[in-house]
Amino acid sequence: MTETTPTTPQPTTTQTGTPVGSDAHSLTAGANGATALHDRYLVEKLAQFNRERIPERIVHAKGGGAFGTFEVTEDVSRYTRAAVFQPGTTTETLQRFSSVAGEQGSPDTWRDVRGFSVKFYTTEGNYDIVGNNTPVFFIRDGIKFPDFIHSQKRLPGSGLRDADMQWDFWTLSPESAHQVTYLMGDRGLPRSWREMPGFGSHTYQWINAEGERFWVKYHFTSNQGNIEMSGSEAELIAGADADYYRRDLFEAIEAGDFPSWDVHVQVMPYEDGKTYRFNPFDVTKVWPHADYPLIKVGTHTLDRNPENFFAQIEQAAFSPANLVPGIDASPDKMLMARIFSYPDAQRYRVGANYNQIPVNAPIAPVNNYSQDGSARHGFNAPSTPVYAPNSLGGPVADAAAAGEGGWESDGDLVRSAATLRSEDSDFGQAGTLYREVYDDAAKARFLETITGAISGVTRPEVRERAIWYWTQVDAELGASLGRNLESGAESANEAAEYVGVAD
Ligand code: HDD
Repeated sequence: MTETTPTTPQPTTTQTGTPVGSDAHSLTAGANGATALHDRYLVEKLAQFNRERIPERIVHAKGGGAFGTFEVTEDVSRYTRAAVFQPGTTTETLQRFSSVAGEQGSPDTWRDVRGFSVKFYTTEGNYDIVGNNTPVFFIRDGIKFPDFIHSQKRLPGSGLRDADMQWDFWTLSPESAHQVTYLMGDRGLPRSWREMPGFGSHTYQWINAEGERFWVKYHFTSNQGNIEMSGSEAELIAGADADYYRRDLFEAIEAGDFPSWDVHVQVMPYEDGKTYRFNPFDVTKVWPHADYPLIKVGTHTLDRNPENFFAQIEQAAFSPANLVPGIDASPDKMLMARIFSYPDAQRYRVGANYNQIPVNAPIAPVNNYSQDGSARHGFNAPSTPVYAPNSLGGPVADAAAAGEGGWESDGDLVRSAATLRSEDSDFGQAGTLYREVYDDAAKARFLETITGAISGVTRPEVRERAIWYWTQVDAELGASLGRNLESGAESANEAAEYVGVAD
């Protein structure tokens, strides 16, 4: 249905376009009598209303977004043949920001990781970067994801958040240390979505026109700066304006103050991936900029608000499986799990034909042999055959056009952690982040935050393990935490109310 804003009101109609008698009075037997079941407009109106909600996202339920444009300002064509990254190209985009653990109505400023998803409507099909405002993640194998999220959400009985299960999971999964060090630091409370960075998080693969392969990581650098808020500020705002970030983004764009991010990549030569000193496909690690400096690609600017939040943001379906020629996956086990998980989530949440909804539909033509299903409205010309292979001139798959990458892979099928390299460690980069990136004031805030959060843990063995965990990150930090917990020093801001989280 197209929306119009008529100057003279149009007659109200049913969903099938026939005029209706009243939006105020049901059909009754006399002014004071029983309601007639055959008041078809009343029945339709109530039935339609009952079906307004679709399942909220299991993670990243609360969010907001806007449309924009991505412009390539540099030349990275030696690394990828993807049309979206060729010099001078501009591409329409949709971006959605989100919090991870909270439900749809949850306050934007609860401490959490923030989602940073961008859909590029490219001439070669939709390309999505579905990342966060932190460059790493809590776990490195997708099989742990449901357990991780359960531990950060609510207890089955009381429906309450629970510090015991959050810290039990984290401390039994030491690969989480780097991401938890981001989450409990200033990055856990950005002042707005506009004033935070974004990352593709995983290592992806780029393939150039000659078929040469590279490993890449994406960085979106905010041109508004990286600005955070304090714990007490965040808590006050959570009470006063649960939609603080959503409002900030909407109002900035309405006022013509368009936020933008410079897009950079780190590029690792394909062969380096085999010998680098730690596993470059481990999503709990960052690549030092000294080894792989940032290379600018272009600028992403958000300049159009949605006209309908449900149709364009709630139904938006992002997926790391939306790849285009010249861009592919990597041997990151988390990424491979996500490539299954997202389209599956969309089929359940939005419906089998979710890619036909305007906000998800590509500008590139769609040609394949899928058909039918709930709410299907796109279809092939009747002369198109319904099977492949065929001798009737139907669409033909073309490996050269697909521009897929790949990597060497061999060995028995096993359930095992990836082979450790000389500098693989769960705690090393977390320690570097704490010691070398956080200044003294940030370190003090960090200690206060983790003290407050762990003060909410009731099981002594989980508290002990939490002290061990932070001692592995930094011995002095662990000792200070131990002393704080011993003396019962809790942060007024963060203690029992602490809401952790995320994916
Ligand atoms: Fe996820 C949503 C980011 C790991 C499964 N995730 C979702 C969104 C973002 C991320 C930004 C919201 C998309 C939107 O705006 O609609 N997720 C990440 C990042 C991860 C990550 C950066 C690790 C680096 N996620 C991850 C794993 C799995 C999932 C390992 C499952 C194996 N995530 C989902 C999901 C969601 C989702 C259940 C919920 C709704 C949706 O996908 O569209 O499929």
